[in-house]
Amino acid sequence: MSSELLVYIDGEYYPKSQAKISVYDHGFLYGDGVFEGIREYNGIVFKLKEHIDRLYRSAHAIALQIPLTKEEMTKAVVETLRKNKMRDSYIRLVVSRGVGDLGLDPRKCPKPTVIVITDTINIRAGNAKETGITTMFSWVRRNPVDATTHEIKSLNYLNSVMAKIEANACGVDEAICLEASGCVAEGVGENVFIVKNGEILTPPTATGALAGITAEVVSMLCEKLGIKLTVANITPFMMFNADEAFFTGTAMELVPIREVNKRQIGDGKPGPITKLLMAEFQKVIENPANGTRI
Ligand code: PXG
Repeated sequence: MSSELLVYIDGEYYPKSQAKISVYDHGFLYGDGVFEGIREYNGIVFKLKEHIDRLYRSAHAIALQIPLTKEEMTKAVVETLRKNKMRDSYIRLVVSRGVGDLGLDPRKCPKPTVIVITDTINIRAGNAKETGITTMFSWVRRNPVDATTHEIKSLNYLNSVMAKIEANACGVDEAICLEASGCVAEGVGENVFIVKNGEILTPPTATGALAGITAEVVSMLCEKLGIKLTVANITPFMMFNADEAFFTGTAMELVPIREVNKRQIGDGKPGPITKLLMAEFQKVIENPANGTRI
């Protein structure tokens, strides 16, 4: 048997090196499709139901009919993890419009392509949680809600990729995207939170930001801990002068932000509320009740 990871494509399993799709797939040609990034911790797929629900909401928004029921999709994820004997992984679910012709009309694509990849992800430096990361406001504005909004987790991530290129070019760890009027939207694959005078603020999804599942966990934790959380516009000025700031995301989890455009945030160290939420988040991911056992 091959020692390579197996990838699910349209109901079949292929070794990673053989897991290929057509160059005529509109996911590739036009970014026409949707995806999810999910984590499995110790054999429990964290918030799988929430991720699958969001995948179907994204698909609905682009009028893409996923050819599997949510139950079948859940089974495909669990089966792929079992086949790969994975207990701690990063799962990428992709549904594209499927194979069509060289015109962009989705009606030319009779069958969506469904892919489940179970692998690993490592997007932050090992000590990021202890030291915090550096960020910058990118010149690349978040796409507005009446364009390729990131409320939809679509295969159109060029907006985020361009912002990331800017962060790389400037030698900072991550980029933050502003929306058209100049308020903070989100990171390239993370939601943003700031802390001021013991209260937490996070931008509305009307900035074109994704309703993050990790952000939802933070919101639940704030309620439990009696920390006031308000969804509100955050200006660059507010971010520069925050006491604390942090990112949330499936890939990043909770990570303190220590700097934005060379302005130090707070005292430049992870603050008490960020540290409390990081510790509480760890408990949430370790609780089997918050996921689906494979
Ligand atoms: N905003 C955007 C635009 C995202 O893509 C988040 C926020 C955080 O949402 P969750 O539900 O994960 O808390 C995401 C998701 C990467 C990578 O390589 C990041 C995401 C997805 C896929 C890849 O950094 N983040």
